[in-house]
This record gives sequence, structure tokens and C-alpha cells, in this order.
Amino acid sequence: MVKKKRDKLRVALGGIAALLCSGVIASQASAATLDVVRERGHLQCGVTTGFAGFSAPDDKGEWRGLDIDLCRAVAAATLGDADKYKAVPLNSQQRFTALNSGEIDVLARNTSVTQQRDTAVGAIHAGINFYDGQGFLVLRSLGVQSAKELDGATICLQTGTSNENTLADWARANNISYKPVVIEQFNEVVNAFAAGRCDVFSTDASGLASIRISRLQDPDAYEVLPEIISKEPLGPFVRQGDDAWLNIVKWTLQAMLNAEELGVTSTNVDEMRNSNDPNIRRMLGVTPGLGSNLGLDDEWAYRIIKEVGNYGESFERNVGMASPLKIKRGLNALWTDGGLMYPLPLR
Ligand SMILES: N[C@@H](CCC(=O)N[C@@H](CS)C(=O)NCC(=O)O)C(=O)O
Repeated sequence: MVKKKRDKLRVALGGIAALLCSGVIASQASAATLDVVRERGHLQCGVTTGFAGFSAPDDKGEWRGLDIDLCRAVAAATLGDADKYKAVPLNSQQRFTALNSGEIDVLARNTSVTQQRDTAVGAIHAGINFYDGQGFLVLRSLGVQSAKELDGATICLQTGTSNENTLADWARANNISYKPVVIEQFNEVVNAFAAGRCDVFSTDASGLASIRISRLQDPDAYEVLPEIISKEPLGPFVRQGDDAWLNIVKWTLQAMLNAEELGVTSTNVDEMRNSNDPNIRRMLGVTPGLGSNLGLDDEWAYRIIKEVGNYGESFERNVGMASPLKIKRGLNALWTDGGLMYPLPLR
């Protein structure tokens, strides 16, 4: 009896050792991400803890936003169904650890691309889905017209954001002194600002628009100052070392941008399959080839557009003039409309 148990234990331990040696449980993060996602049956998508317009649960608990649309688009491309994703809420500090550990497959969360992040933290960006810049939110009653008047102000920031260093650089360059109040949890930093513990909230302008509309009781009592002190190109990140997965996320975003440029929407995509335009035919898989380049089937982009929509549709629905945030396309317009969105050729 005892021997039998001991044998069983030996077999089990042997199995674990074999798994460790083969690396199967040593690091899920080192396996091919597409295989891991297919095996699991859903995409683990790292998002914010709740940032209206970009990634936040609605009244019914359904996650919505521009970044959520990217999660959905990757799920549609890889798993054939935009709903096959799980939003993994992460605060600013947690995001890269979650990516490196394999807890998430993609980070789709208002994350600024910087040289440091693209090299030294094990992450790499897969494109830009929102061009932004850092700004300041203040109470109107403070009577401040310009950021240059902020000398001596108390400024709320969130831990783990690029905003901390950017503000420090700007203040040094402009000879402005300020007192930072740096808090790790998003809710707490917003509450501190709303309670008047700081004069100013500083983060990406999109974030300020979101906080103002969705987190403050009287949005009209606040204003965003005119100065934008940095470039904050926001985009999805993946782990370094899996080029095939990087390509999938990169070209998912590019498919949404190309669809807008080519006039293909979630409502006309079926009839667009009959288009004579070779670019549209390739994108929708009528002319095959692009899917297999990514290790996917040829309807990958068709499903993204059908289930999620093109970039312009996603922008308008979540953060644009049809949304509570009312953000203008500005830098995020297509290059043909004076913006920076320049879809890479799908050929
Ligand atoms: N783009 C900046 C800031 C992004 C960021 O994390 N902003 C905060 C706003 S204060 C946020 O999204 N917090 C939401 C959360 O932690 O759930 C970065 O990449 O560091």
C-alpha cells in the first residue's frame, strides 16, 4: 500500500520535473502566443481598471472603449469571435509585469510608446491607436489660464505613468516648482483630486477628458488648460521575442485603419466583398494570401471589420463627437484628412 503511494508520488514528481525541463510550465510567456491563445480559447487582454471611452465596463458590466475594440479585433482575427477575450484590469504600475509574466497576451491600455518601454522592460509596441499629449485639469474657480501659472501648485499623478517624469522634465525646463501627490490606484488619485487634495491633475489629455466627464460630479466646474507638454503616442504592446504575435497585433490595428481608408465599414463589408478594388479584395480575403502570412485564415480582417468596425467607427463610437468624451479626430484623423494615421499597405 505504502509502496504503491510512494510509486505514485515518484511518477507525479517525475512528471513535474519533465514538464519543468521541457519548459512547459516554466514559462507560458515563452511559448508561441498564438498557440497559447488558441489552446486557452480566449485572449487575455490587459486594460485599465476603468477609463471611460478607452476601457471601462458599461451599466451592464460589458467592457467598452477604443482599447477594448482592439482586444475584440485581435480575438476576432485569431479566434474567429470578437467576444472571445477577457479584459484583465491593470493599474498603471502593474501593466508590464502582467505582460512579462504571461498573464496577458496583449496590453491594450493607453500606454505611451517610449524608447525605455520598447527596449528595457521586455515589451514592444505594435502600433499607435491614439496620438495624445500630456495636459492639466484644474478647477475653473482657481482662475488659472495657463500651465505657466502653476508655480507652487500641488499636482495629482498616478504611480507608474510616464506622466511623472514628463511633468518633472517640463517643470525643470520651465523653472516651475510643484508638489507631486503620487497615488497608485486610479480611483484614489481621482478621489484625491475631486476632494481638493491637489490643485491639478496631470495625465494624457484623453485621460483628462475621460476623468472630467465620467468621474467628477460637476464636469463644467473643471477645465483642461491649453498647454500640451509632451507627445504621448498610445498603443498596444506585446512581449518581446514573439515576432509572429507582434505581427498579428500590429496588422489587426492596420486592418482597422486600412478599412477606414478604403471606406469599408461594419455595415457595408459584405457587399464590399464584390468590390473590384484589389486592395479591398485582398483585405477581405476574396483574393487569398494575407491571412496565411500571419498564420491565420484569409477572413481575419473581414471578421475584424464585420464584428468590431473600422478605426473611424471605433473612434466615433467610443471617444469621438458621438460619445460623451467628444474628442475631435485631430492628430488621429487619417493622413488624407490632415491627421497622423497612415495605414501601412495591406499587400
Ligand atoms: N500614457 C501614460 C499614462 C497612462 C495611464 O496609466 N494613465 C492613468 C491615468 S491617471 C490610467 O490610465 N489609469 C487607469 C488605471 O490605473 O486603471 C503612460 O503610458 O504611462
